[in-house]
Amino acid sequence: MALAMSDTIIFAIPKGRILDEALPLMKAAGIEPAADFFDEASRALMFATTDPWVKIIRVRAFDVATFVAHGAAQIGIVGSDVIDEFDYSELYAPVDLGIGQCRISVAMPEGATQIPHIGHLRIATKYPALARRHFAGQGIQAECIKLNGAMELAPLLGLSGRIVDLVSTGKTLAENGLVESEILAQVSARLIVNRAAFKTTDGRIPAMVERFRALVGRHAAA
Ligand code: PRT
Ligand code: MG
Repeated sequence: MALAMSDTIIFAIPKGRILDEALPLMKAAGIEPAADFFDEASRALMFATTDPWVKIIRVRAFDVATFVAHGAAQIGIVGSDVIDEFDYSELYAPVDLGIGQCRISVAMPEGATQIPHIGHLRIATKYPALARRHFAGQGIQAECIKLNGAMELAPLLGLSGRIVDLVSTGKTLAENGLVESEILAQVSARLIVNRAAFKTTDGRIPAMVERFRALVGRHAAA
């Protein structure tokens, strides 16, 4: 039977580091990408899977959330850092997959003075909304400069006094003369679902969510 595009479930996954940990979970849930997904010469962006109902798109981490929030993809995998930054009301994050673990932290040059109690602060970050919210909670107005990578350079070159970035081993900070001063949140990858699609796919998405939930055996707050 030929499937209409409207019956297809689009599953969005990030290109980078979460992918290696996500693929075995997806395989265990019965969703394995077709061979061309692994072909580095291929320029395709959408891939068939072992589930005839499911196609995979591979996009940047922030774009996973955008596709799913707007219903262009129905389901996806993305870090809780991205979910928290966007705060999209259409995103439902029912399963903590326990992969891609790290934390989101404030870092500053070694030996820098502590943040003034009330004041103004310049922060370089990929997460301006999260950073602003965090400092506002301390009565500090943070001026956030959006960078897309290599945040660690900003304090070294005088672009900002602090950064807000992801930390896992701490090696990147240490190698750039920075120290972690506060942890904003622990981060892990979540299964995300478009709320409307959850209800309108003949139970196929809830069933898929249950497969992932059974695999990891735990829940995340929605
Ligand atoms: O578009 P872009 O390249 O920015 O993202 P992407 O689509 O390639 O994203 P991808 O797939 O790489 O996934 C990024 C996601 O991985 C984040 O949103 C997190 O949820 C998760 N993750 C987990 C991490 C890290 N750990 C991590 N350590 N993402 C990035 N890092 C970077 C961090 O930014 C810093 O530069 O690693 C460096 C720090 O690592 P340590 O070990 O030196 O502390
Ligand atoms: Mg990347």
